[in-house]
Amino acid sequence: MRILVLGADGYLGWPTALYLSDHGHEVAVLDNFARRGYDTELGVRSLVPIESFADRVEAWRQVSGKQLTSYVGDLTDPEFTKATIAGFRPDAVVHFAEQRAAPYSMIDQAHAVYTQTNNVVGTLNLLYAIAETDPAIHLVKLGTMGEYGTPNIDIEEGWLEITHNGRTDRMLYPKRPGSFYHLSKVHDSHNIEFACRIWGLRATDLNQGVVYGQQTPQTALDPRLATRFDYDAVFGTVLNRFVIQAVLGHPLTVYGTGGQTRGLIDIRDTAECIRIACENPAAAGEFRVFNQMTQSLSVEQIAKTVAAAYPGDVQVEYLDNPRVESENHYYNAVHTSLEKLGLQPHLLSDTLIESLFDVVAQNKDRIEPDAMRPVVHWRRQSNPSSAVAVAQ
Ligand code: NAD
Ligand code: USQ
Repeated sequence: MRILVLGADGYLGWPTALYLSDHGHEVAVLDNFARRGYDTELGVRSLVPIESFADRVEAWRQVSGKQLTSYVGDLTDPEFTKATIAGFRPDAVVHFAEQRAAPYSMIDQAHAVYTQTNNVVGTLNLLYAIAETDPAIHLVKLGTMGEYGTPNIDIEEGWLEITHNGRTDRMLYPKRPGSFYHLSKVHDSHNIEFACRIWGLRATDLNQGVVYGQQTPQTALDPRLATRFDYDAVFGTVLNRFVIQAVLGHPLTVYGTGGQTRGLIDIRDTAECIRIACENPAAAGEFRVFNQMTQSLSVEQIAKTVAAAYPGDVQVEYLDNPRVESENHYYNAVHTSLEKLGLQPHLLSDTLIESLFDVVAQNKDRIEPDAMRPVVHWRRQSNPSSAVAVAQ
């Protein structure tokens, strides 16, 4: 298949592009390097060094003999987006290309507006480009489990059958997200479902849980193929951060009581889920939702798991929660669709955590320690954007 990967310079887009290419697909990669710009703004860098986009693409050609067609540009530019879709003519478009950090979206008004504009307008331009080029192109869109929030009922895969006053309908599952970033994904989901309804587009919305891990079989082939690994309190995600804190000898920063439960997924499974979704497209006019997670753990369970796997002493520090979120709640999310289509999950194991300890130990001198502490508070309308700035 011809597959266009949007956001292919990012943490997940890059290894997924390599995985799809390795599986024999004709892959194109696109990015506007916004993510590298957020690093500059926040005064941090990926824990693992990463090559430039052009050098990565060339390294993959040398290692695998396969060519990735590369596009540099911004999805919020409608002409660029239309020309890319019309030019590459993909069978499937995999859309990772959004601002993805909840704390970044909560820094202040400008960051909330940027996040929602970038994400919602980029996706809307993409929907128009697909509809005008060829509605048969399958959109595989990265959403998030956080769209649902933590309702006191079971979480279904995107849709819910409701009986009200004796009448029954199938409706989009009600959403109660926890940041302006997570809200941008909800807005996207509604726009995509509408485009499927009115233009007959075919789309798969992948409501993904928190991803952990850094290496895939393809990125491990050559150091120049490494993907980024974020540790700071704005972009670093919980399990990855706890692993880094353990190696540095810093306490693991559990926010609140740590009773918050989240869906999780290994980065290798992310790439496999995307392959499965692309190779088993949604029907014309179908808005299909899969919950892309393989297990649920509370933040406290994640901290205990990392501490138990680490050979040295590990402290846990319970911080006042900078976010507004339930810390003691029901959580039961259905995630059977991808497994029915063949996903064989890698569940969190000591081996994976130990391999992450090694990755961190090799690169720990690159860490800016002040950036580990959370500085973005949900209850404030204005926060400093950089921990480094706070420390100075
Ligand atoms: P990332 O920030 O590392 O990668 C996103 C990439 O998209 C970046 O390289 C960025 O430069 C690019 N981009 C952003 N806006 C763009 C635009 N307007 N035009 C072109 N390129 C643009 O993020 P990631 O961790 O790889 O996440 C990828 C996707 O998966 C996101 O949509 C995110 O919401 C979703 N997701 C991530 C996780 C996770 O734990 N990392 C979990 C669930 C869902
Ligand atoms: N947390 C801590 N300590 C930390 C960091 C986080 O206790 O040092 C807690 C948070 O309070 C939260 C949970 O861990 O309850 C998850 O936080 P996170 O930063 O790992 O994840 P989140 O903000 O939800 O965002 C990440 C990705 C985002 C994706 C989402 C999937 O950045 O792109 O959409 O995971 S989900 O959580 O399912 O919505």
